[in-house]
Amino acid sequence: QKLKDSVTQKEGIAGDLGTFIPDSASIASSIKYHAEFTPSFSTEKFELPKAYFATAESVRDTLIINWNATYDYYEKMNVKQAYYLSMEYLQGRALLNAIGNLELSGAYAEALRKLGHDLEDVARQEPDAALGNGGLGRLASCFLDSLATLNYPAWGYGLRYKYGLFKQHITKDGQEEVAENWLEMGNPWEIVRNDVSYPVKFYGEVTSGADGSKQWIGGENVVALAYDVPIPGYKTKTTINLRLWSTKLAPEEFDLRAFNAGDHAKAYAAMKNAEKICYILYPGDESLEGKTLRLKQQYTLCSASLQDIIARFERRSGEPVKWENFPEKVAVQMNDTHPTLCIPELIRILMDVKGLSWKEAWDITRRTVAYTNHTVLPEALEKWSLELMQELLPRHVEIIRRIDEELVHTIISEYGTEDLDMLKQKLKQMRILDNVELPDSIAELLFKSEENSAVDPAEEVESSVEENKPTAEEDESVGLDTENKKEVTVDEAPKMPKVVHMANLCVAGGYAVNGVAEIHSEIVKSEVFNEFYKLWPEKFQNKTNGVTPRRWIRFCNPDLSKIITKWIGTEDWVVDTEKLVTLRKFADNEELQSEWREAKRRNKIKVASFLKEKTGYFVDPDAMFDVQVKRIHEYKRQLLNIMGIVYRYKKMKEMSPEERKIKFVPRVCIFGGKAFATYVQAKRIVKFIADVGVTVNHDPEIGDLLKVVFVPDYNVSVAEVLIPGSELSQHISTAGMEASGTSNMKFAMNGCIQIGTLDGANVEIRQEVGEDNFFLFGAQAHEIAGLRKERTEGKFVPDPRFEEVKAFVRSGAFGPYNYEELMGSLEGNEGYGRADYFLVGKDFPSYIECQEKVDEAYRDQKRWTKMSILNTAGSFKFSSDRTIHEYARDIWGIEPVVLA
Ligand code: HBZ
Repeated sequence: QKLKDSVTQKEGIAGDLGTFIPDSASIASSIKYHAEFTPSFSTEKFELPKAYFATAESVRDTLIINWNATYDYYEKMNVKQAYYLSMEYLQGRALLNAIGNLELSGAYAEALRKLGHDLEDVARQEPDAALGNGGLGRLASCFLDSLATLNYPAWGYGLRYKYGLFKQHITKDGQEEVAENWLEMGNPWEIVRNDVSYPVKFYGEVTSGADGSKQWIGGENVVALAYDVPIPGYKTKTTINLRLWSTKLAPEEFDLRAFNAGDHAKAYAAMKNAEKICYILYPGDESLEGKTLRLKQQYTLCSASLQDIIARFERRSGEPVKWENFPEKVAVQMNDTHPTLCIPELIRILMDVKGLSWKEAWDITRRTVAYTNHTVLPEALEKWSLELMQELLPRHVEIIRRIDEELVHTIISEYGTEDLDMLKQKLKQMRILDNVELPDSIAELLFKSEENSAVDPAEEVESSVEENKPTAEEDESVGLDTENKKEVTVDEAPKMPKVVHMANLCVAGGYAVNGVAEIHSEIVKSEVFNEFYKLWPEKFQNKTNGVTPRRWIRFCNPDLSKIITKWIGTEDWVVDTEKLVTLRKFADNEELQSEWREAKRRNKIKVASFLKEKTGYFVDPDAMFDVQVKRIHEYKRQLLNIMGIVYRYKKMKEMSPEERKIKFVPRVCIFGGKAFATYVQAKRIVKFIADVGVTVNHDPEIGDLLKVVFVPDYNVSVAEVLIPGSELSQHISTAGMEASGTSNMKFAMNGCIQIGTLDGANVEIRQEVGEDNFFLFGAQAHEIAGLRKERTEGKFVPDPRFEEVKAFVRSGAFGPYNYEELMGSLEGNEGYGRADYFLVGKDFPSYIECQEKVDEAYRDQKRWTKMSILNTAGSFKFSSDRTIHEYARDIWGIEPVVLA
């Protein structure tokens, strides 16, 4: 009977998706069916883990049917598709999102209730899919949700890491990292495609045919196998695909002879060598082995995805294949420079495998690939050692050399050879290859009048590398992308490291280059890629980031969503966020205000019990919840926040109990975020915040007036709890350094007011929500260079309040730990790196003064609630639906396709 029920249900879904809505009874029987046929759990008990798996599998049935319908339709229509290539996806949990998008939340909740479970408890069983570090990975996931919701024919490609981002424990020593084995219990959301796999090779050599054709014979061969994750759109049948590659040894490579001869280790080592490519997200790349592995990961993503995309293009176009039409059917978006190898890989396949000429292949590639930049920090722009790349990918290096050469020709023909100094300057800034000799003909041209030239080429090369070479402090501070730090020994003749600038390759090979917020895109044009901008202004665009309103308000904040729907009069705002603007006219309405406050308070109570569970600290839900959650990085300035808290604490201690109650609004200061495992300074900041928490939270004089909580293991699911219950959020990066930020958008949507600098998307958020509803402080981007100069020249006079705070920390107020490295870094003492490079000291006075204004505003709850409502109302622009429409229209040239 169970089987029959289940089949009936499946037929129902398959029969007519447009009209069939499974009821709770058929869902319950489907769940029971899966519970019975789900291995690895006892058949006796229907406990939470089993309930989760059975529920997820029942949802997956529906997703697969919709996925197939979507795929078949695109296949039939042969539409242009966009492909988003990203090394990272921060998907979080899938269950509530999937049933929410399918409009089955009520039915699933009821079905599970009948089976003795609460849907939310079941959903909490799911581990987060954390295949990303932070904003860049989460952006990719928000984009997939919007693409599916808006019915755009598009797919995501990525890697299926066995271990996602590490789990963070907070101990007395600060952050500790623990491996996150998210696949351990199996992943019900993926479908392994044993019929979809591609060879990926490394090392080996390139041979030339008599006709000049090239062939790359790999020295190490692995297979990339596809795992598909269906991505459902909201209230649509469209279900797109996130195809994740996993690597394994090519079957013919298994060393049977060695194995049979008893050398099991040898046979096993080859297997592990292939599999380890997809073991972990961002393997540490301090060592050569680590660097090699990371490059192998990047190449695997590019090669497998392009082989797949090309195979689909060929199949859909039929014989004869018109390669020149490839860009009319395919757009490839590179999420930062990590998938840059797409460019030489596409050229390689087109030339060496499909027989096209260089000109044809280069032309097709330049019309297919586009690049998104997510950072302006020079030390975070990827550079690879040419030597390493040459060894691992010899054919690609030939192609990259040729692209570099073409670029040099373009620059020469644009600027002429009259002014050689100027020309060399341009080449220095734009070439893809650093310290790599040019072909004789060009070199001759360039250095023909050497004696007339003021610059010695050797010196020039040296200075260029010195400029780019991060200082010890920078290396540590970046935490990511710290490859190519070869030291130059003094007594050697200058033999500079040959490097490949991936971003320059992206700009040269891509037809569009975009930044992720207005201010960032301006910096991209005026600073980072200024020379390229002058050469190809038409390539440069802005696409301000966005976040999906489904996950980030509708599903994570059902209470507030109901209120919004009631006052707007429709739930359409979930797909048409411009409707949120309607809330503006009710911002002063007392009834709305009181409903709004009640919803926020319920969410704060949830946060309070979450904090109790995770940290043991009790917090008062009537205090202001002040939150800073994001990766720990010096430029994001968690240090400014905690120094401000220390100041507040010190002032409280100096006052009488009555006085401090009048002066300060009770606050719960919440921090969350992970530090890159090798980023020493960031880990010191984590430890400092946790230590301040220990002292303040146990101080009986302070009580509920101030609490400081570091939430361990911040991830997507934790964000879904914290954001709806936040009242003030901090986005306080040194101006010009945060490309965009995306949590700022999530907070605004959930009626949280921000304190922030004029940086990244803060600028646009402030514009939309109104200046009165945003707490602004700090130096502006255009002032930063001058301020740093002042600082290094010793002209900066620190505010006495800042000096006071440092002295207080040094006095041992927060325990015996030596905070000298942290405090010293704020002063630029010898040995502590760059003199307060992030300008914490400079912005400190305006920050604490701004915090006083926050207290004042909070005391007037009517005013505060109005500001909160106006933040939600003004957040309409920050839906990733808007962003995706812009990418589709301005970059990819794709149209929505609604399934017939
Ligand atoms: O991308 C972030 C930016 O810092 C943030 O401002 C922006 O909103 C967001 C989306 O555009 N960048 C990252 O998250 N970057 C990384 O996670 C990263 C990962 C691997 C790297 C370098 C950077 O090698």
